[in-house]
This record gives sequence, C-alpha cells and structure tokens, in this order.
Amino acid sequence: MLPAPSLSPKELVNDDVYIMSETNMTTTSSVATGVPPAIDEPPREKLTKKAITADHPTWCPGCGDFAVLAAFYKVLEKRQLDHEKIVTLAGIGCSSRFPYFVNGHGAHYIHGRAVPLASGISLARPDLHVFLFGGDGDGFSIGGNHLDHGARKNINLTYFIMDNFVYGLTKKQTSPTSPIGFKSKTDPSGAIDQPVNPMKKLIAGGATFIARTHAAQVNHMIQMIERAFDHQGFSVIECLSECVEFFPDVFDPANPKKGGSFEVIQEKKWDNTPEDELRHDVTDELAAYKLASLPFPGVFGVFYETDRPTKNALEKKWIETTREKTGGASDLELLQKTFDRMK
Ligand SMILES: Cc1ncc(C[n+]2csc(CCOP(=O)(O)OP(=O)(O)O)c2C)c(N)n1
Ligand code: SF4
Ligand SMILES: [Mg+2]
Repeated sequence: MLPAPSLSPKELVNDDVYIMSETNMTTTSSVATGVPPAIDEPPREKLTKKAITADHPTWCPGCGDFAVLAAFYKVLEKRQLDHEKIVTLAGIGCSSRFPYFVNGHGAHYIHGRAVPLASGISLARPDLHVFLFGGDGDGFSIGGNHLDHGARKNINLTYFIMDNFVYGLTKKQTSPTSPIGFKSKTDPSGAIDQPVNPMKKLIAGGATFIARTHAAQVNHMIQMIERAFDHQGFSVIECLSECVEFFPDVFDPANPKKGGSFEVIQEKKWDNTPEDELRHDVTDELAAYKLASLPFPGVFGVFYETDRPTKNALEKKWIETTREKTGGASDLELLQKTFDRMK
C-alpha cells in the first residue's frame, strides 16, 4: 500500500477522498457527519495582471495573438473572477498555446478536441468559468464537427477563435478560412476551395452567442469577451488575428491604422426612432446571416444572440428528476442496482 500523504490538519478535514481512505477514517469527516466543516475563508487578494500572467508568450513578435491575451487579462482583472475558478483550454496551434500563458487551471489539449474537453468540464463543474481558445484550423477544420455539436447542445462556455486564415504552427498550410487564391505549402498554385464562413457556420450550428472582432481593436475585443462571458450558453467570438509570419497584412482592410475601415454593427436600441429601423436585431437569425454574407472584411460586433436552455441546465434538471425518482439513492447504490440487474 502507498504511504499516506502528509497533509496539514486543514487539508485532512477538506479532503473527503483522503478521509475516506481505509487508513484515515475519522469522525470529523464531512462524509461521516453529513455536515460540511466550517472553514474560515481568508480575505481574497485582488486579481491582478501579475497574478494571471504565466509564461512569457512564445509567439512571433507582432503576432495578433498577443493582443488577444492582453484583452483577456484585462477582462479577468476587470471582472475580478475567483482565480481558482478560471479555466483556459485549447487544442493545438500557435493560438492554442494560450493556456500556457494564463496562470489558472488549463490544458493544451489534442488538436481539434478542445470543445469536447471543455464541454465535459463545463457540465461537471458548472461553477467554473470555462474559456476556450484556438485557431481556425483547430476550430473549423479538424474540430469543425465538435464545434457544431457544442453549439447545438448549447454548452455553457466562452470560445475565442483566433482566425489568421492559415495554419501558423505547422508553417503555412491552407486553412478552412484561407481565401481562394492563397498560396501555401498545400496549395502552391493558390487555394481553390470555397472557404468556411465562420459566422454562417456558427448560426447554422446553433451557437447562441456569435460575435466577430479584430485583434487590432483591443477595446472591441474586451467588449465582445465580456458580452460572451455574460451570455449563458455556447458563446463564440471569431477574432481576425494576423499571422505576421505566414499571412501578413491580410486583415489591413479592417484596420483603420493600416488604411482600412473597422465597421461596427449598430444594434437595435428599441427606442422607436426611424434610425432604429436600420439597426441590427441580434435575435434575428436571418438578419445575422445577411450580415455574414457581406464581402470581406465584413462587419464586426454581435451577429446573433438568443436565449435557449443550456445543456448544463437541462442535464441538471434531468439529474434532479432522476434523483427524485430513485428516492435519493447514492451513485454507488444506483450502480450496485444496475450490477444486481445484470446478475
Ligand atoms: C491530429 C493532429 N493532426 C494534425 C496536427 C498538426 N497540426 C498542429 S497545429 C495544426 C494547425 C493549426 O492551425 P490553427 O488551428 O489555425 O492555429 P494557428 O497555428 O494558425 O494559430 C496542425 C495541422 C496535429 N497536431 N494533430
Ligand atoms: S507563426 Fe504566425 S500565428 Fe504563429 S506565432 Fe508566428 S505570427 Fe503568430
Ligand atoms: Mg490559423
């Protein structure tokens, strides 16, 4: 048998699993008494940028992803989220290195599989703030199918897709958002396939919050992250984030500092004015689809937002109903009953 870990008295009281081990049965256990132990909460320290910052980002100088990280730090600081409740998850790619640079719970997971991982975490621990980061390849190519299912299930999480129209980490292959004609290692004579339209894909998939932003617009990014975070459900932001190494200048047409124009969606204010007739109703799926059809660089802001029960809420209700039906039997008792039936 492994030696018992050496724990402080406080840890002993708090760690039910440890208390339940055969070598450590104790009457102070919350399991034994059914009464959670009273613990004095130490005063919370302010969540600062220093506290959230982890490793120094390893992106190329000038990469758009730096600005995304800065915007995310700002949101965490502004919202003063409980530090231990912050979870950042990602697949594989330059953009997916994101969790390394955030001091919080997190995982740099399998390419394209971050949505299922995040879904499990969100469902099992609804108290956590689940933030998912990744690239266009990770989200729309290998992970495209998972994206659709996360969206239709309306899992409660915030997904930020850093779209650079290229596979950056693997050094310039055509991505699902690369424009026709883009020359890459996989399309030396220019891409010939119709690119994915992220907004249309997300609307059709059933995401309940869909927005678009640009890494050169930090304030706009912050606004979009906050709106997505406040939304209950599967909220996704596509952010044009330049890969200066393999697809430079591609987002200049939407960058006023580079001669482009950043056109922000004017949302309806419901103020009964004639101007309001022309503003965008974020709950109108067809209107969102029309906005998504505008030629590149298109418009930025919230395309679509709707209220639909999350899988988190539906599953919780289903678990509660089942518990009632089974007379509050424990998980172990239910499992035992299942085994008994199989005898
Ligand atoms: C299963 C699997 N297939 C392929 C790869 C190789 N791979 C790693 S990252 C990547 C594409 C990353 O592109 P994107 O998601 O757009 O991120 P970026 O690097 O552009 O930020 C690919 C194809 C992998 N790691 N795992
Ligand atoms: S290769 Fe492109 S996406 Fe990757 S870190 Fe460098 S600039 Fe950023
Ligand atoms: Mg990419």
